[in-house]
Amino acid sequence: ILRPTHNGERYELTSPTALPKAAGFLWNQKMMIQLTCRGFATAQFMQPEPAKYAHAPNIEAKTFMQPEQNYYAHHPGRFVYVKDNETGELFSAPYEPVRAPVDRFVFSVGKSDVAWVVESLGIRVEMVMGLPTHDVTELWTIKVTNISGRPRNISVTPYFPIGYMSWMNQSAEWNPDLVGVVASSVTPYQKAAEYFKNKYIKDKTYFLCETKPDSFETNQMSFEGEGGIHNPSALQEPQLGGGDARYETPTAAVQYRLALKPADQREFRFLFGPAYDEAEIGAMRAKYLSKPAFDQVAADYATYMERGRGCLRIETPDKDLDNFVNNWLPRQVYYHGDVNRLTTDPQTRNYLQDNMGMNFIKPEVARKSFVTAVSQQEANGAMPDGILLVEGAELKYINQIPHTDHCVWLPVTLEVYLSETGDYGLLKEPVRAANGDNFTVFERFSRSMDWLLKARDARGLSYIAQGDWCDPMNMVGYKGRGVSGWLTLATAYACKLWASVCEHEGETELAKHFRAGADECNAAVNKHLWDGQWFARGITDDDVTFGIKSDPEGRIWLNPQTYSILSGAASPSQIEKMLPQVDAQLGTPYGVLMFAPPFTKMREDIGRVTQKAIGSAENGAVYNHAGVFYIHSLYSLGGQQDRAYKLLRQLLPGPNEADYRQRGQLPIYIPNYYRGAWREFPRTAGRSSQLFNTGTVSWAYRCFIEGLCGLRGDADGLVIRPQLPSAWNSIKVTRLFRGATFHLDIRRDAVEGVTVKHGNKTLPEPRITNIKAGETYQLVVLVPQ
Ligand code: CEZ
Repeated sequence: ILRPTHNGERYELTSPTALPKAAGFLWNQKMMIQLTCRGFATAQFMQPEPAKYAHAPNIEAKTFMQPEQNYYAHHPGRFVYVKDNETGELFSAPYEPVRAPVDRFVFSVGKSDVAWVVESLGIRVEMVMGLPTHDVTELWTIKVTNISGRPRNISVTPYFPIGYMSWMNQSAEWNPDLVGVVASSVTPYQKAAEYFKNKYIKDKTYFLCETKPDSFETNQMSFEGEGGIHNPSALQEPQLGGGDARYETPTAAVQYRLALKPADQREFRFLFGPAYDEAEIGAMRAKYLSKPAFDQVAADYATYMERGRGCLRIETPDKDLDNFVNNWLPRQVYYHGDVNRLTTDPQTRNYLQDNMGMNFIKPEVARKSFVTAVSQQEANGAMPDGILLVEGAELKYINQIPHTDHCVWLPVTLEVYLSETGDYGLLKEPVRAANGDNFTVFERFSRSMDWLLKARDARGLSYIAQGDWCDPMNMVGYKGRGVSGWLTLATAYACKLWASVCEHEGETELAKHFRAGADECNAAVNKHLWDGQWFARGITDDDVTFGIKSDPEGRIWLNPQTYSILSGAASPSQIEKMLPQVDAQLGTPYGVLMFAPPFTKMREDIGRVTQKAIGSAENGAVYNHAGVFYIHSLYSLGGQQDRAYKLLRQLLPGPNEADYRQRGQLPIYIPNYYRGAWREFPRTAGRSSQLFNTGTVSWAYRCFIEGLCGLRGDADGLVIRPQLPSAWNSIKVTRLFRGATFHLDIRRDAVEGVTVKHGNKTLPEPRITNIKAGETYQLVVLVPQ
């Protein structure tokens, strides 16, 4: 049902029912679209806040992207009805809305387009969608071929529902000059001030045809009639009704009646998108709606994708893994770093970690993001909950909830910037904040570490307020007393990382100060939160320690264990106790759980995380972001390559069919979670959230580069310390680093420690310095057996 093609550049799914939610996604800096194999689509564009041009048929709440997004018969999508005019038989491509079984089905997801081949009733329909790199519009090519070997009389009806645009004003009509459907609306609002904000937003949706159709319909009800979406009444007539929509739900349906000889083929092109007015629609038509323009867009988009190829190529015994790491993981990292999840106010921790990944693709983007972030630092050194990216943006949704961990991510992500670039110069840049204060990047980092150290109670544990990394852990500390064990450890980790930078900068006193702070945090956690075999998660407002062996639910949490390793709080003997507990209590065939057992009812002293569905999202799912922190900590320990690799591989669906079916997702991205509750609800365990926005990916890429391949920069070189799983004897790696290209042939040999040969010279240590940009280095790396 599923296989990579074109050297791994595409994945093909040959069933519309086996993985019904399987989807591909494309984006540019102004829009994003996710298309399922069955033809449903979720698209949004920025103006500058996220907006839609194809809607549900009823009023929809504005929200952020949802996990396990549900689809229903009338969900927005891009479809083509095909009817045999002689027999009256009907099918639709890709699969919805008719849901008629088809003879051949291929859903083909590429990096730069999403395509289908569908055959039924002796007719082949090929659909391809691409995006331009800088404008908001969808470019559709629909090709119809008579493969029946006899003359055919068919009607082909592209159907692009527009949906319920507005309760204030919506309409649609055919525009003969533009050769397309134009739907108009007024985005609903009530405050006078919003009128001025909305005045120039794109409230029209267009569907333009390169080839004039024989008939059209713009009124959803008239199209569907009594036949229903599976068998629309309009398709029973010799042609579409040509109706308009006057405060009625708009749609875009156009019909071509074709007499096809055997092997005859027709190709049609369409544009679908939002616009401000007819003039803009006309300009889009002129710019894009032609074969040469489509070809140009495809080439430009491919070039854009190419710039996101990342810095690593691997050849390992696991071909599916190679495929993912070489083709798809950097693409997802690039998406995060280049468009910041299409929001104008990314959560600070997300913004920083998404940019962490950009260090491996375009470090100059990551550099700028530090400056943007610290320019919004508060006067007391705290970082805000979200980073505003455009003028006039506001903190929304989760960013209105006070979280206490944002400062942590500064040194954590800076570490990657420095090891990729060695650019300590960044630290000297002066940055004036919105509040008028003026400090260098270095000073701002120190101030944020001091803020973290201050935001602790008398025991030395970090206050959690209404959340830390775990957003919905909102009631541990809402009365102002509760503390987070994880955050205390993360504070220690951040302070240690920062202390090393202070040392590098010759700030010995500061380095001592932050190391002492880190030690204090670690000591406090050991004193108050070590539970005998693992670390507790925190202590509530009412002084109840949780995440401990006597807890029937939420007994062991992954993050405190992970960060006790990273911060150095855990001694070797504690680690020896923790790891088997993590394996036994949190291990599943789909990755490691964020905690277990999941909560079955509200705990008012922990918060809404306990109300989420059992085993979904933060309530004990395989929450990949937490999982990948743990993987990173295992690689940082050394000697844990098998544990680390097993979990790293589990981030990805497959490679066997049962696993693909269970997860329900194509192996082209890592989702934010797979369902947990493996013991409680095995039927749903492993199911993908299908949500490709996740902090996981920058860390996953980092784990492959720095952990598995062991290729990590330091101030003036590249350290080489591969950690191959014991089942592997050799791998080949290409790594781009500081402008140079490294080809590494890594294999096991009878050596004591990692031994690196450059030409016929053996390096004195597994580290290469004096790297020259533009050079290619061929290295043989021997690792102990
Ligand atoms: O949001 C993510 C956040 O974007 O959840 C992570 C957190 O670290 C990320 O910064 C863990 O909590 O209930 C909620 O509010 C959830 O927390 C979600 O908003 C969650 C989304 O599912 C991810 O898109």
